[in-house]
Amino acid sequence: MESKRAKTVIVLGADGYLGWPTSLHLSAQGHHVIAADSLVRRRWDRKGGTGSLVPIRSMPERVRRWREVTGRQILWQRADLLDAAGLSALIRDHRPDAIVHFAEQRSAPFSMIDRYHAALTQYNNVIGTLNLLFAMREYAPQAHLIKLGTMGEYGTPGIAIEEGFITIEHEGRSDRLPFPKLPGSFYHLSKVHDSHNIHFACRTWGLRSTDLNQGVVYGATSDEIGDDPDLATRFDYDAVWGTVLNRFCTQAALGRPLSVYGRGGQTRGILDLRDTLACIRITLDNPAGPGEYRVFNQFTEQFSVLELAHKVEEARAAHGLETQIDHVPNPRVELEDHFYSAKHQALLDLGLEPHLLGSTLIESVITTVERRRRRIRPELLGAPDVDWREGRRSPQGRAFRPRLLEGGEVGAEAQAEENAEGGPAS
Ligand code: NAD
Ligand code: USQ
Repeated sequence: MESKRAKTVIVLGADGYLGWPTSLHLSAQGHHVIAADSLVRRRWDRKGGTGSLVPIRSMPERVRRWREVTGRQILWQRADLLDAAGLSALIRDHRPDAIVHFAEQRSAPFSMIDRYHAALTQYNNVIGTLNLLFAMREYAPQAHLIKLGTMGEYGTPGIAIEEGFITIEHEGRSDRLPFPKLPGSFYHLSKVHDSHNIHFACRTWGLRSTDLNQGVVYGATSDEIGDDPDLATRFDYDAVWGTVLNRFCTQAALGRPLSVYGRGGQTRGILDLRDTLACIRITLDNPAGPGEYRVFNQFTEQFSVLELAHKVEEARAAHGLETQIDHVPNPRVELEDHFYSAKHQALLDLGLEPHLLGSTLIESVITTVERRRRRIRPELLGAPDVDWREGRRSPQGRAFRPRLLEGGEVGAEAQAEENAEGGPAS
C-alpha cells in the first residue's frame, strides 16, 4: 500500500543492513528515494577480516535489480558525511522532505578496540551528523531528520526508561528534561553526543527531528527483499559486527554452542528487521513539527541474553536438535542482574503492529544461514577478542588501521576499491 503523499527522501547509510531494506521499503511506498552511502563499511570489513555472510551486490547492481523487478527507480549517490561540501551539495540538489540517517559506525566492540577506533567512531558519527545539521540549516530547514539513535544511550538505570524526556522535580520546581544517559561503549556515547547536537539544532535553528532510540535488530530479510539474492541485505555474524540473536542463529545453524557473555543477565530491547522498516515509514508519515525534537524508543520486546539463547534452543528442539549454551567470560563491562523497564509506546500509538519473536522467524534466519554455511569463517563465531578494559587482544588489532580523520578524502587505493564496488551515481 502506498503512503498518502509521495515524498523525496534521502537515505544516508543506504548500503547497510538497515539502510538498504529501508530504501526498498520507502520506494515500494511510492516515495522518491535517494540512496547515499560512502561504502566505508565495506572497507572496514576488508581491513578487519570480517564480511557479510549473505553476499551483497554493489549499489548500482542493487538499484538496477530493483528497477527490473518493480519498475521503480532509486537514485544511488555515493556520499560521505565527513565531506561537508559534498553532503551540502547532495541536500541542495535534492531538497528532500525527509532524511533518514543510518550512516554511522555502529559497532560497540569496534569502538572499544583502542584509542584509534574510539576516535574514529566518534569523529565519523558526531562530525558526520554535525555536517548534516549544517547542510540542513542551509538547504533544507523544513526537512524532517529521522535519526537512528540507540536504546543503549540510556544504559540500564535503576528506574523506568522514558521516551527521551523525563519530568524532574527539584527543590520545589519541576521541568521536562532529557532523560539521563549511561551509555556502555564509546559507540553508544557517540549517539548521546549526536542527540544533544540534534536537540540543540532544533531548539536553535528550528529544525525538526525524530531520534529513534532503537534496540537490537534481528532478521535477515524483508517483504521487499524476499529471497531475491540480488536484493539481499548484509548479515553480520562475527563478534565485532554481529548482533546477538543473529549470532546465536548462526551458531545454532552450525551446531556450535551459543556464546552467552557472562550469565546472560543483560536485558535488551529487540525488534524484527521488518519492524524497523515499519517504524521508519510511520515516522516519515507523521513528521515532527518545526523546531520539535522528539524521541521514540524503537523496539517491540525485551529479553535477557540468556532468554534469547533459550528461544533459539527451543526452536531447534522442536526439530529434535540439541543446542549447547556456553557461558563465556563477558568481555564487556555490563550489569548481570539489573532492573529494565523501557517505555515504547509512541510508535505503537502511531500504528506499529509488531512482529513478535517466534520460532518461525528464528528458523527462517537459521535456514538463511544454512544456505550460506560454506561462507562462514568459524573463527569469527566464537569468543570476542575485544575486551572493554584492555581493548583488542589479538595481533590483528594492531594491523587493523582503517582511515581516520580524513575529512572526506579517500585514499587512492580505497577509491579504486570503491569504484569497483559502488561506482559513481547511477
Ligand atoms: P551498517 O554498518 O550495516 O550500515 C551503516 C552504513 O552507513 C554502512 O553502509 C556505512 O558504509 C555507512 N556509513 C558509515 N559512516 C558513513 C559516513 N561517514 N558517510 C556515509 N556513509 C557512512 O549498520 P546498520 O546495522 O544498518 O545500522 C544503521 C544505523 O542504525 C546505525 O546508525 C546504527 O547505529 C543504528 N542501529 C542499528 C541497530 C542494529 O541492530 N543493527 C540497532 C540500533 C541502532
Ligand atoms: N552478547 C552475548 N553474546 C554474543 C553477542 C552479544 O552475550 O555473542 C550480549 C552483549 O554482551 C550484550 C547483548 O548481547 O549484552 C547485545 O549485544 P549486541 O552486540 O547484539 O548489541 P550492541 O553491542 O548493544 O549493539 C547493537 C548494534 C548497535 C545498536 C545496539 C542497540 O550493533 O548498532 O545501537 O545493538 S542497543 O543494544 O539497544 O543499544
